[in-house]
Amino acid sequence: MRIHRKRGWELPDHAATPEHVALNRRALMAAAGAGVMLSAEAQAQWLFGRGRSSNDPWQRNPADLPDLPPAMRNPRYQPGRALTPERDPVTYNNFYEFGSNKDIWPTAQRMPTSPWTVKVDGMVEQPGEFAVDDLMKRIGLEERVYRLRCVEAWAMTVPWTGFQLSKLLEIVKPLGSAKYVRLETAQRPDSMVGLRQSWYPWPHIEGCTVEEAANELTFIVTGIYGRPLPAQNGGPFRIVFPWKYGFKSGKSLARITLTDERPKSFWETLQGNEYGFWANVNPEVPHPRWSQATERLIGTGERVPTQIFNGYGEFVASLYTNLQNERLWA
Ligand SMILES: Nc1nc2c(c(=O)[nH]1)N[C@H]1C(S)=C(S)[C@@H](COP(=O)(O)O)O[C@H]1N2
Ligand SMILES: [Mo]
Repeated sequence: MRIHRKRGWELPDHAATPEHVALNRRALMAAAGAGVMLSAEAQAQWLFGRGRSSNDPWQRNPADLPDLPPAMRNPRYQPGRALTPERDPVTYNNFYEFGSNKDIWPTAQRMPTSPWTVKVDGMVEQPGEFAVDDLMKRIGLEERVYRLRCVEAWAMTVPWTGFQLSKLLEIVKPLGSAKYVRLETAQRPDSMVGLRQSWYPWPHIEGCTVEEAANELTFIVTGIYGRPLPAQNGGPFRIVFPWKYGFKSGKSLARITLTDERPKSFWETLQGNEYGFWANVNPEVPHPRWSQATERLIGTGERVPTQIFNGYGEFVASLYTNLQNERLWA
């Protein structure tokens, strides 16, 4: 049996101090556009300035400045809230591979995110190993503004760039026998210093049913605020399930496996009574150690009511009508 230690997100968090935005966004976008004419190194230097890079939460390794193909915002998904100020989601993170506090972004940025490949295997007709750059071009990108609700009772509203997971499933063609999707995070011991904490069940595994994976909301993310996804947010390739608690959204994925066995996730292995397989957001089902009735908005600190399915019930409630015996809310 594993010894469970108290750390990080086992307690609802305290208020974060909003930090000022260090870089002018327009200048960055212009620089990204002009990038074709500059060497990667000159680009990085112009973007971040000598000596300032260590205080910049965006990718600063020149090799990590790939272009994102153009992406239009999809108006179908209206968040009903203001966007979180853009510095907060890239400087306040949960990513235990890099450490169990919220300030892991400088450490995470030591991980090169380009080139990067993702293996898709298991019960599919066309398994393969896909380069993220190729996949983005092949499928095309869109932007979606989603709310993210962490089980710790904080929340953000974020413009993600990416594509529906269903589009990748169309390429690999799941077999009829596949019931679940297993999501495995990369293990990069050179930069992921958290992997040395051997009491955690690495690699980080998450999972969902094939029906959940095929739902229109399930989104593969490769960018945030119009820029390539920084490592601390799970760059270059992570998943989001906006109606589930944030811990389901596996970061920096290396492998996606279609299977007929229900995957046992990282947090389920550590503490199954608190962090289960389904983890759908529900304000009326408290976490064993705190209420889930409200959430604190990162950036403003405002406290607002939490909504069932994080407000996405119209898209996903029908997935669960025949699963009433399952522990759907934890
Ligand atoms: N591999 C991996 N994925 C992870 C985590 C993690 O520690 N490791 N933390 C999760 C948690 S608890 C949350 S709330 C979200 C946070 O995503 P963000 O940092 O982009 O806000 O990532 C999730 N994905
Ligand atoms: Mo979380």
